[in-house]
Amino acid sequence: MLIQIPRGWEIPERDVTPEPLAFGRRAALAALAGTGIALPAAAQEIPAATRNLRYRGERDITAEREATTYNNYYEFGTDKGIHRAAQRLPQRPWTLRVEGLVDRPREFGIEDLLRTMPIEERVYRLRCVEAWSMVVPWTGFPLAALLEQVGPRTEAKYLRFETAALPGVMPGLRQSWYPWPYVEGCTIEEGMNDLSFLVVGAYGKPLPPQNGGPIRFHQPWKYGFKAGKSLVRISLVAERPKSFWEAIQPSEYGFWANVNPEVAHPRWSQATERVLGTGERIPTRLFNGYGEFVAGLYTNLQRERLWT
Ligand SMILES: Nc1nc2c(c(=O)[nH]1)N[C@H]1C(S)=C(S)[C@@H](COP(=O)(O)O)O[C@H]1N2
Ligand SMILES: [Mo]
Repeated sequence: MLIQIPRGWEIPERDVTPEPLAFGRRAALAALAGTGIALPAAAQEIPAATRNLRYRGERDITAEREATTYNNYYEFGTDKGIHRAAQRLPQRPWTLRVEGLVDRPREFGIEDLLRTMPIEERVYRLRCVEAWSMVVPWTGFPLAALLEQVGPRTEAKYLRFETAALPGVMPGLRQSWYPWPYVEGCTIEEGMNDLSFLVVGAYGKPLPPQNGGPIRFHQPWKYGFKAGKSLVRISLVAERPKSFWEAIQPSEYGFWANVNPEVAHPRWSQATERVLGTGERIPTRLFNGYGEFVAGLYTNLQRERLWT
């Protein structure tokens, strides 16, 4: 059967809203479940979330428009203006597989995660290795809560994050010299740290595809490239995974990639950053200002290249 579905951005706002309102959003979603029909982002929901005040943005929250229209998502292209192209990424159905050295490997549907995980809002800073930064109210849950569900084994030392690679909707995949799919990684200890956050929303709304919807990762003390978008698989492994950027240019992008103003990128300084939206230049902080929560992870790793 051939079904013609308008893509998210082709549906005028007025056409999206009335139907879910008339029939109830849940009912409308249920009617589509299992049909394989991709829902436009506007028809999805995330639970209302309470803000976790343990982690403070400390700076003004970036305008939503800036954060959702200035993106790095190479699967859709190498420039920052991929937000329209990214609307083609289907957000439902979506499953995240968690597997490897675990007692109970499992596939989680995005709706299961939204229903069962401890959803909260966190205002986090994001510092891109390119020296721009933003502050975003993300909705999500700690990665540790998901790992608890699968029972990591003691042999598991690292996490490998794999993100979606859909050639039909991602023109960037035609650039075959890139080592697709986009892969990132961290240690189990880093992943279990409470700051490690799986993000399903931003600004109180479902996470837009250009920001990594329907689910992406974020570790705010590391450079932004560590935060894989549109995750499809998390593997618990014994060996350190090789990441996308490390495979491309190991001298510039390493495994740890902790933010440090004193360690320059080979081609530019990391001492300051440009604030997205205002253009202001401000000093960059060690661990992006999250040292009190994470510095202890690295005390026995001084021989590692922790800052690239
Ligand atoms: N799959 C995938 N994830 C990705 C990227 C990418 O190109 N593909 N870019 C990374 C980089 S370099 C940054 S800075 C952040 C940007 O997230 P944002 O667009 O929400 O600001 O996403 C990261 N995650
Ligand atoms: Mo980045």
